[in-house]
Amino acid sequence: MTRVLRIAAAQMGPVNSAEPRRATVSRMMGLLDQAADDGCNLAVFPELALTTFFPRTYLADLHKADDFYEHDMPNADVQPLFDLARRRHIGFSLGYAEITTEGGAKHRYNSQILVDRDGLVAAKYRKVHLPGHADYRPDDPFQNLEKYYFEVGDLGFPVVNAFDGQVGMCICNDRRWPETYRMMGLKGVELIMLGYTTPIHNPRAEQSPELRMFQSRLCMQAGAYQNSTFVVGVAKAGREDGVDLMGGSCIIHPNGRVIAETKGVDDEIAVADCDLDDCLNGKAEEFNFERNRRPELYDGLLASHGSIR
Ligand code: CDV
Repeated sequence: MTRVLRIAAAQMGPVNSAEPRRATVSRMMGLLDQAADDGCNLAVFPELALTTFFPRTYLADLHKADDFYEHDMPNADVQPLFDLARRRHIGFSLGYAEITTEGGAKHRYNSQILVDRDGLVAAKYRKVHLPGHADYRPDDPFQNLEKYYFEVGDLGFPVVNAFDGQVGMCICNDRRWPETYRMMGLKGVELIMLGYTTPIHNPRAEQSPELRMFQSRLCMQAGAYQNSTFVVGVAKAGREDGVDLMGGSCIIHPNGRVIAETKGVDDEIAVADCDLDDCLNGKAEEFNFERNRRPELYDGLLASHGSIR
């Protein structure tokens, strides 16, 4: 049995706040159709794909932000995307803001799901590494209030058997942390799908757009190589509500090389054939975690939140 998956990194241009959810979903359906026409089995959409990246704006009354979150998934606005997936027999992964009520309390997460070729939710991930701050910073040109709008994800780093392989997800800032990849790597992950929304400028540091793109690629390529897994990183790009977001969506082979990438900062797919068996040699030989890791010397990694001396 071959395990070659044809995957589309379904990059999206900006989703400005004035754009109705249904219009955004219809753009995504266009991308999913293109991917299906290209013979893809799976398409990966960005972080918070259905809305503007609203954590850049401060709303003093958190409840006024409720419209940015999905209360159910799927819901009436998004159902056509699920129906299309089933009709065209193509899976997808989608990032969105999730609101849920548990024990009488509301919980908000930055979430991503995997939908199978029958249009059914096969897995869910909730972002663990939330960047930014929880306090309003009026002097910054834009906010990064993820710690205000979201709780830390409570699902860990699941890896599920889907699409003939071991599949996991993470979201944007998660891609900068080796722990993200390793947690999934230790579970044998062969494909990590991640969406990102990354401004080309850092309001608090002097960093060129080129350096920021280099760092984005660096961590995804290292994560892929060191865990012998495919990584699909997908941007929401372009000028969204006045803030420029980087593109550079790409598909990375377990050898660390980029094998497909987008060219612009608008709606666009990049497609690659990913043979999941290409993960096997690195897992069995080059790294072989079972044989070569030295967990008895890593206890500080779990013990400390700060620096280890
Ligand atoms: N959405 C994100 O998680 N963005 C962060 C930015 C704020 C640095 C990122 O790591 O790309």
